[in-house]
Order: sequence, then structure tokens, then C-alpha cells
Amino acid sequence: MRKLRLFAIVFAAAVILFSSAVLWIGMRQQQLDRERMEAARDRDSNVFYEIFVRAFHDSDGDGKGDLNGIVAKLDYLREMGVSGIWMTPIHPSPSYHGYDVTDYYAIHPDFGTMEDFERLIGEAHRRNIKIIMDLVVNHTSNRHPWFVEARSGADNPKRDWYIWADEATNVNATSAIGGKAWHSVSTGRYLGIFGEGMPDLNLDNPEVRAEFIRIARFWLEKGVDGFRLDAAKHVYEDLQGDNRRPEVAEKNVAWWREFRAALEEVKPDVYLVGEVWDAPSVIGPYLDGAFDSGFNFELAGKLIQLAKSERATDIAAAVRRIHDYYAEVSGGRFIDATFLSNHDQNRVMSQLEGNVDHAKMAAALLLTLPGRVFLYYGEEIGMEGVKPDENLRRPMPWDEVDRQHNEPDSLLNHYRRLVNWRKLEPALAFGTVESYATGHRSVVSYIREHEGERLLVLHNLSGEPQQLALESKADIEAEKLAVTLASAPGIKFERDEVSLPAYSTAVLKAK
Ligand SMILES: [Ca+2]
Ligand SMILES: [Ca+2]
Repeated sequence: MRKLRLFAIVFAAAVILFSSAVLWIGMRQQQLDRERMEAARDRDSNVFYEIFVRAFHDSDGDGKGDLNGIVAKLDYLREMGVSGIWMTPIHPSPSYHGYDVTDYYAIHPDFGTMEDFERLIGEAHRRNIKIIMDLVVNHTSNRHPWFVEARSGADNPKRDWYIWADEATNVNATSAIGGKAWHSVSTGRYLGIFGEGMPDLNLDNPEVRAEFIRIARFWLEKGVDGFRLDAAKHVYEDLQGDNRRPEVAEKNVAWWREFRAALEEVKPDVYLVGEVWDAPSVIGPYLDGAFDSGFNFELAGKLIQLAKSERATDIAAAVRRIHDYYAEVSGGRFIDATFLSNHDQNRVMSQLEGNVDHAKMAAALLLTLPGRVFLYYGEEIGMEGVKPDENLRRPMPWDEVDRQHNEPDSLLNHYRRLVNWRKLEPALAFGTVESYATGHRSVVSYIREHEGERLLVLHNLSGEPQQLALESKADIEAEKLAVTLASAPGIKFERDEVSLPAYSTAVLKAK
């Protein structure tokens, strides 16, 4: 009996000692992770965040998101590791979305004042967060004073700022985006490829070109870091079939080169990302002296499909092919702009039918592949929304953010980890990508390289744990590898064999 009691005491002591040791090691590891993160805090994650301003955060209780609301959430974005913000249009406009501007030099009263704007720029820059604005050059609102003047009569000086039909025009032509291209006012018919409320500007008119350069410089002088250029290919691509006329694309690129050159005179490092909603072969020419980036619409679809199907493909080879082409046309000077969805597309979580595991894998793929990543507000908490457009732009539910903040395995905390990984391992943020085939049907794998540092990234897309042996190839020496970043406990690398729990991501590098 006494022996048994003694045994029990010794056993209990051993259990306490063992668990304190485990706890201590765990705490030590957490502290090391915190120190590692603290040291990397001011690095650039190369992740931007798209804010639909009216829906993001309302600072004054009128139910409309505003600039002071963004200021109030800068620390939230900084904590996530975001290094830049793209704001949808903030100018006066009759619509809720703002893509039909009536004054390019002012702030919409719903969003605040010019002082609020200047404060936002200052507060963002203080946190190493860049700000880019949305600039709509293809068209204005039909209520813009320029158009009000232009429509007043054929001899008005602003008449030629827009595009008017003559006797030779086929006024029944279909616009490049579908729908009617030509619309009537009492003095004639004008081009409006996005509808009658948005008359197309005539960029052949040198006064219009000069005006948009003046507008962009005005905001650069206020401190913005660059622009997202709306409908960039539609400046000249107006009608159905224009995309088959090479001279149309050439005129687009020539205009945007002129625009860039004029902006560089006041801000040599201006960042320009164009909305060229098309294949990489169409985006390529814009990267030759016009834009730094084009949004990679094609990749977005592929990443969502990968996560959804749980079937691995050689995504690295597909990305590499595009990047080799972009490097060739841009002289090596391009930044791929990657994303999962934006304000014009069904939200990722809806495309993934509410599957949080798939949403986590789509994020992990996006944030470990090359490029400047653009997250659409709410993606990090799994907001849902399918068209019509209003449903893609609903108010950010901040109570849900608070809930996920306190849940270690939430989608929000997953996003935070991944964005911050790009600071811890700059090859994830700035490196090139190469294939590393394992032949495993559920595991996507690739190499990222930056300044001589090579990382091996592995994603288990499936709901089953997977084990696989890693081979030495493509300048990867398997026996020298160690796990440097892991999205889940249980990721191990022992004797050439890596263990990946369901829906997990591991980053390995040479010890
Ligand atoms: Ca408000
Ligand atoms: Ca146009």
C-alpha cells in the first residue's frame, strides 16, 4: 500500500515536471516566435488591401464608411502586416460606388474632408502603409460639369472632350463590355460603354490628356503613392471587336506610357497598377514602360479552383511562364498583382461555398506565391457575397472581426500568420518561383528564391494527413532542410520525410 502511494507521488511529480518542461519549451518557442516577428515588423510584406470605402468603417455613425474610419482601422491593418491600401474612388459622385466622378479634385462629403484625407495619408505613412487611389480615366459621370457643358451644343469648347457619333457611326454597335455603346441627348449621340451615366472621354484630345496628368499630379503632391487605373484597356477599346485590332491596344499603351512619364517627373517611384481585365498576353505590353503591375485575373481563378478541387497542379510552372514573359517585355521591371477576388467578383468564400478549409488553402497559395498580393476587405474573415454588385460590397462586420480575433484557428488569424510570414521570409514576398514536383496528387509544392535564399513551400490541399519523401533536386538538398514556417501543429520533417496534417502549409529551408 505504502509502495503504491510512493509510486503515485513519484509518478505525479514526474508528470508535473514533464508538463512544466513541455509548457516551458512551448512558452520559450512562443517567445522566440514573438521576438522573430518583432524584428521583422517593419519589413515590407508586399501585401495591399483593397478598401471599398463606403463599406469599410463608419467613424461618425451616419451608416457610411469614411476616411476617418480607415484611419481608425490602420492599426488593425498594420497588425495584419499589410503594407499598402487601395481605396476605391473617394471623389464626389452620384452613385454609391463612385466610379462615375463629378469632381476629380475633391473628396466626397460622405467620406470626409481634404483635411481628413491628408491626415489619412500621414497616419498611414507613419505606419509604413502606402496609399493608392482609384483613378477613372475612361469616363466621367454624365453630371460632371465637363459633360454638362459638352452636351449643351456642338460648338461648346468641351464638346470634343467626349466622343460623339457622326453620320458614319453605327449607333446600334455593341460596347466592348456588352450592351449599348451610344446614348442620346438632345444635341447628339455620345459614347458611353459602361452605360448612359458614364460618357467616355476622348483621350485623343490633348486637353483631356493634360487634365488627367494634372489630376494625378495633384494627388501625388498630396502624398499618395500611386494609382489603380480603372478600365485601363477601355480608354480606346470601346466597341465589341476592338480587342482584335492591334492598333487599339497600341494606342492604350502609348497613352499610359505618356501618363507614367509625366508622373515620374514629380514622383519617380510612383506605383501604377492597371485594371486590364484580360489574359497575361494582353497585359504584357502595358508592363513595358506604362504600368508596374496588371491584376492577374487568370491566376485568381486557378488558385480558387486548386483549393476547391483539392487536386495538385504544377501552378509554379504556370506562374513562371507568365513571369518569364513579363520579364522579357518589361526588361525585368514588373510586379505581378495577384488576388483572389475584388469588388467586381463574387467573393472568394462564396465561390468556395462557405468551406473555411478551402478558404484557408486559397489564402495560403496566394500568400506564398510571387507578386504584390491584393486582399479584398472582408476576405480575411470569410465575408460572403454573390452578384449583383451591391452584395460584393456589404459593410464590414466588425463584431465578426472581434470574434475571430479571439479564436486562434480563425480564418482571420490564419491570414495574419500568412501575411506576416512574408515579412519573416522575404523570399515569400519578393522571390521568384520554380517548380518542385513531388508527383503527389494532393500536395502542391514549389521553390521560392530571393537573393540566394531558397525556400521549399508545400501545401496539403486535402482533408487527409499526407506524408511524402523529399528528393534532392533543383538546388534543394533534402537532408539539409528544416521546417521554418508551419501553418499547423503536427508538421514534421524527419529523415527526408515530411508530414503534413490535413489542409496545412509548410515552408522549409536549408538549416
Ligand atoms: Ca460615416
Ligand atoms: Ca473608352
